[in-house]
Amino acid sequence: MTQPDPASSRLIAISNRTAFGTKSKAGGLAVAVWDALKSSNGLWMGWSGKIYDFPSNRFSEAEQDGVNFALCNYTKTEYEDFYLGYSNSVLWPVFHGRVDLAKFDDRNFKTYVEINKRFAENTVDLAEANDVIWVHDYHFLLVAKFLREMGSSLPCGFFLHIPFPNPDAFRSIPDHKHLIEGLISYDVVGLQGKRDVANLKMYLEQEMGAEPVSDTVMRVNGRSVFLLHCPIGIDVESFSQTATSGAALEARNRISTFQRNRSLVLGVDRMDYSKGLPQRFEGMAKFFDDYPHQHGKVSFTQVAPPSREMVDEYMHLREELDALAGRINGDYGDLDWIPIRYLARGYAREEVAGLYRLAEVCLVTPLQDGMNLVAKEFIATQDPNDPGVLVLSKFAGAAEQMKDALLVNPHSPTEISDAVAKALSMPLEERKKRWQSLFDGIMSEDITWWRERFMTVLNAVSAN
Ligand code: ADQ
Repeated sequence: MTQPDPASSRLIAISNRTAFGTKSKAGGLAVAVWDALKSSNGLWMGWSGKIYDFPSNRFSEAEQDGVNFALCNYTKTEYEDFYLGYSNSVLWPVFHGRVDLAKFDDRNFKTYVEINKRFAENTVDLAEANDVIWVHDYHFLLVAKFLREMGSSLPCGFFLHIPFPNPDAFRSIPDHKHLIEGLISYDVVGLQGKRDVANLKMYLEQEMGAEPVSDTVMRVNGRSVFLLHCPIGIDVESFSQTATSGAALEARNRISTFQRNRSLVLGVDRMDYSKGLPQRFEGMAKFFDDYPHQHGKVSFTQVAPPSREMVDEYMHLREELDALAGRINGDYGDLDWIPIRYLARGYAREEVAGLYRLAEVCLVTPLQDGMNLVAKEFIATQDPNDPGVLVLSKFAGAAEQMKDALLVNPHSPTEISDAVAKALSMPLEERKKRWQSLFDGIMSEDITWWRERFMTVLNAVSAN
């Protein structure tokens, strides 16, 4: 292995979407990767977001605010087979425990392999001797394997933003052995939760005969792989400040006009079946059923911008939510009260922060989630003197860290309903105590902590 001096290493980040062309690098992840790249004069490789008729084997280079980019286009077929197909109709559902939704198709896997290879080829072309590579997420499980086959021994780390499934679910993917050979070609594999590390370890032991060298390093196929538990955080300070910005106040005022003095229960999610939205709606229906004295006093607003609409399951979800919201409002609503408001659109980061700040309760109830940043963002934006309450799914990676939230089983309408009732009647002292503990947690393990934790291990591993 090469012996780069960490201080002089340039970072190459690879992710399907980059922050190129975005005015405000809204997501915490974009900021974290951007900062890491900027301080090392780094390079960010990814998809341009454009679809062209002809494949672009060579990436085009660009520069923005001190960060270099190498971007490729996909053809329509590549977009369908690689992005919508293999990445989002096989890996996404299976990794979220929804093997029943997976659409296995050899052609899609072939394109997935080709795109991963293309990224590896371009990395080899663009990399310099001391570079360190950091690959993000399930779109690129195989990049390191191709890098190794092409003779590159550059240190290469991988971070999985979504859960790693239990071994049986992973084995349900016909190409699971190919995928794992890709994953173990990385020097460091970062995972969100302890449960993800345990699942991957179990699979490696059962299927690949891997042996632990230490608590964190596995020996498999003659290579050492560092399995790093590395839960992603957010930029807490920046998010807290955002909550009191002009745009945040304006969003608060707008929703207050509608809310009047009613309590706001809020949900903010991409419209995705992993986020447990129909179950959450049913949970709120149960709440209105079980606590009739709350009628007219509480409304639930769910903000859910549609995503991946070209995938059938996402279209069905939209129809299901449309029907559920209509039914619940029909059943419980009144002349002057709408129990559920469901807004199928995105809002600016500042506006979302303003909504969080106004909410008495935030419902974060995914059926499975790698981490879930909404839970952390909600805590970051609260008024310390009158904080709201977080209701959090036990199956979000965030639940491992955020034990002072009200933890619920997202499949149980009763647990959701009772947690909302408990949150709404929680005494101020208890709210403050829970919030303070959650806030201290997200502050100490924030986005900078996450990035440094990953890079420290990657640099250390590569120096050996
Ligand atoms: P996602 O599945 O996209 O991320 P999440 O962590 O909740 O999920 O992040 C969503 C982001 O989008 C948040 O920053 C949120 O503020 C924003 N957002 C959601 N709805 C919005 C709306 N209506 N308007 C504006 N903004 C909205 C994947 C994994 C997660 C993991 C992250 C980071 O699935 O488990 O936490 O990556 O690793």
